[in-house]
Amino acid sequence: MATDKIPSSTSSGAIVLYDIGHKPPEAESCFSPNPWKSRFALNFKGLPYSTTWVGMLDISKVRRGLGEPACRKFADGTEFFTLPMIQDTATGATVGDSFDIAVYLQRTYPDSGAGDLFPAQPLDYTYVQSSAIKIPLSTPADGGFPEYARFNANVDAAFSMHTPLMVGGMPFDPATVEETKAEFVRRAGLSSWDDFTLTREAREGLTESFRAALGDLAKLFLENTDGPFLLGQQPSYADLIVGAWLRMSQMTLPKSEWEEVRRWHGGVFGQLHDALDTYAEVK
Ligand SMILES: N[C@@H](CCC(=O)N[C@@H](CS)C(=O)NCC(=O)O)C(=O)O
Repeated sequence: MATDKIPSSTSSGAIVLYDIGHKPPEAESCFSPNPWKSRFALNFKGLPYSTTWVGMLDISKVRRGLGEPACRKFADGTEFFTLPMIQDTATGATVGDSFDIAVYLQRTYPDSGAGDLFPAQPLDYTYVQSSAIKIPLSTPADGGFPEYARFNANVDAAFSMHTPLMVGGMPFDPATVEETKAEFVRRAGLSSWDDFTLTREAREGLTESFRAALGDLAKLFLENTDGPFLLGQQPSYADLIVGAWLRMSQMTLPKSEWEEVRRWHGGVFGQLHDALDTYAEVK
C-alpha cells in the first residue's frame, strides 16, 4: 500500500476505482473479475466513488504512476501490474489488490452501507487442481480474514482454470485489440491467437470440468436453503467473490453456455448472480 501519491485531479472525499477499460462504452463491457469484486464491495458499502478506466496496455504505467507496486508476477518472475486499485482521497491511501481493498473498506468504513463484509462463516471450499497446469493463487498482503482469503484463492483457481472457455468472448477494445491479443499469446507461450481456440471435444471436456468444480462450490450455497447467499439472506464478501466471476462468465461465455451455468446445481449460481444486481451498478 502507498499513501502519499494522490493525483490532484481527484475530487476530495471520494474513492477512485481503477478498472480495466475494454470495449467502449467501458461501463457496458467491463468483465475483469478482480475489479468486479471491488465494485461490488464499494457498492455494498454504499461509498461515494467513481471509476477510472485504464486500457489493458496502460496498467503498469498508471499503477507505477500512483506509486503502487505490482502484486503479481508472471511465470518468468517479472512483475505483473494488475487492477483493481483504489485511491481513497479521504485517507490518502491507495490499495492495489482486490482482497486487500475489501479488508481496507471493512476496517476503514466498518458500519457503512450493508455493514459487515466479513461475517464469520466456515467457507469450506477447496478447488483441487487436476492438471499439471498450476494457476498461481492470489496472495493478498494484508493477512486479515484468513478464511475468506483462502476461499478467494480457491474460487480464483476454480474459475481461472476454466477461462479458456471465455477467452473467445472477451470484448477487447478495438483500438488495441491486436496488441492485447499478442500479449496474451506471448504470456501463454503460444504462437497465435488461434491457438486459444478449443476443439469441440476439448470444449465439452472443459465445460464438464467447470460444472464439477462449481458443484463443490454449490454445496456450500445449498447448505442454506433460505436465500441466494452463503448465509441465506445476508450477503458477504464471499458471495461477491463468486459473483464477480459470474459477471465475467456472463460477459464472455457464449449465451447458451451462460444459460447452462445459471441452471447448474439447482440454479444456485443464476440466483446468486441475479441477487447481486443490487450491488452491480457501474459508477
Ligand atoms: N491478486 C490481484 C489480482 C488482480 C488481477 O489479476 N487483475 C487482472 C484482471 S482480473 C489484471 O489486471 N490483468 C491485467 C492483464 O492481464 O494485463 C487482485 O486480487 O487484485
